[in-house]
Amino acid sequence: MTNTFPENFLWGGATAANQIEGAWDEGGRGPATSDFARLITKEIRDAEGAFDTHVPHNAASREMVADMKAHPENWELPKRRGIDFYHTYQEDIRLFAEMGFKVFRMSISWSRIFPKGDDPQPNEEGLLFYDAVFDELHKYGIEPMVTLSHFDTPLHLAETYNGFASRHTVQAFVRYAETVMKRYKGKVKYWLTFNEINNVLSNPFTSSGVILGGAPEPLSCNPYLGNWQLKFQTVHNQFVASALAVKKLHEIDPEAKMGNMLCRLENYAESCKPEDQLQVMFEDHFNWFFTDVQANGEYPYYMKRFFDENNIHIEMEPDDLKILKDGAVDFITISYYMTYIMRYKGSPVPQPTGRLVSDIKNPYLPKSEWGWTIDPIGFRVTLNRIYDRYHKPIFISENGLGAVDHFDENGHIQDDYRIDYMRAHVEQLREAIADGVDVFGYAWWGPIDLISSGTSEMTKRYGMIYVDQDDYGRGSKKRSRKKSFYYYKKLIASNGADL
Ligand code: P53
Repeated sequence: MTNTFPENFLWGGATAANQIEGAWDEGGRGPATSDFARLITKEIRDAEGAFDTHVPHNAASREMVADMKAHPENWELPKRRGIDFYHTYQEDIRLFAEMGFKVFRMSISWSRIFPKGDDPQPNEEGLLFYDAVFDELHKYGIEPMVTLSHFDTPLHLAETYNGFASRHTVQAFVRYAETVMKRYKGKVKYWLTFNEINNVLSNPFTSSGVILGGAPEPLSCNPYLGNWQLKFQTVHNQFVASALAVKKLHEIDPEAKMGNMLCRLENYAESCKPEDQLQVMFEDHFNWFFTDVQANGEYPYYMKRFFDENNIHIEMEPDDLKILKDGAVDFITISYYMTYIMRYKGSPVPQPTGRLVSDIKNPYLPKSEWGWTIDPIGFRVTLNRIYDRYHKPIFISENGLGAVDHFDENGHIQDDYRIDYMRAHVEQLREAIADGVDVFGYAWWGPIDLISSGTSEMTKRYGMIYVDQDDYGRGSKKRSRKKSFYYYKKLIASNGADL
């Protein structure tokens, strides 16, 4: 078929401050929740009985955080070191430019700008760092796309206000957003509010700064464990924070655009039993919910019954519904990694599984070494469904494959598995665009190896650029090009024609 990628399609890669920057206590930066996310290796998963290979990074009970502060030597906290991007950004951006990137998705570390999250004055050294990064990107004609909050709430806001469970944090966020949107006006055209906002439910600590009472949640990704009332209140507060940021951006820079970011969970029924379809519908609602509010500016009808029957009462301030209405995002972004299988859970009231990795296996699909299904056709399906629902431009803010890489006898990494994953997904993206879906860019997750969000492993590599560092921070941190580097470069140069 003919190439359907629009001219000026934004090819590139995506990262997050807490997974690359390191320098957690340099440049006046304050601590963030991500600095308290421990390494969870396969050995730990096996020993602690994690139900699958993806576990939440919700280290937090108050006791654990206190112990990490008092005895950091007893904990492995890899997000503190990242891949040292704080010091290597020039070299790393040069490599992105060599691949021909048009866009680089990154996030600002809130606690680099406001060390406690709500300080009276911003930290100029932090602001200067991002000035330098944006200038470096523009030097090569790379457009930054900036996430305001990517799983790294300032620790002070978590400890003192329970993060986004409190409206205080909403105000602090809006001030932070306003500060950076003003400062980088003209340098940043594309913004996102909260990374994978639906992760509030499964990773309340790192994503929203919420420390749930009692023991830390077990190593299970079930977002519906713990206090639903608190979690959905937190979600509401983040919706309001997001909408206020959208409004502010439109005032500050009418040229700039704000997007949402949803971890898209595309669900299939286990069988053709109508009950299984019903479960898929419930699960879909629980995923669409976040984008329905952020894109349409109102709570969807289907949540009312769920809230009522589960005694969830969302506290709202008088203007909240109007704020949501006025603060709809300009474009939609998703991360897409895999699809999930749903089986009826026997209740007419939605009882979501909500797991990030389904425990029911799809016999038709291969899986990554971390148990994530590989489903390129699901990508086309999901893109069509999103466009059908919102009719807004779509940007793929994440897609990628985490794998263990090995050097061959000549010292090269022949990562054909990664190339195959990319080819198959870009092929389906092309189909979706041919279907008529309006997609304006594609960002590969982790174009340079980085610290895993879910497990803080380094072993789980996504990059086309290898970083010589292991799970414990050992290694030279030297960067080198994998085979996929040359593949992506060719793909971008041909605007997606050369697959
Ligand atoms: P890691 C769950 C399911 C799918 C993607 O994940 C997810 C999550 C939450 O952890 O997160 C996104 O590193 C996230 C990135 C993250 C990437 O996916 O656990 O936005 O920060 O690194 C991949 O393999």
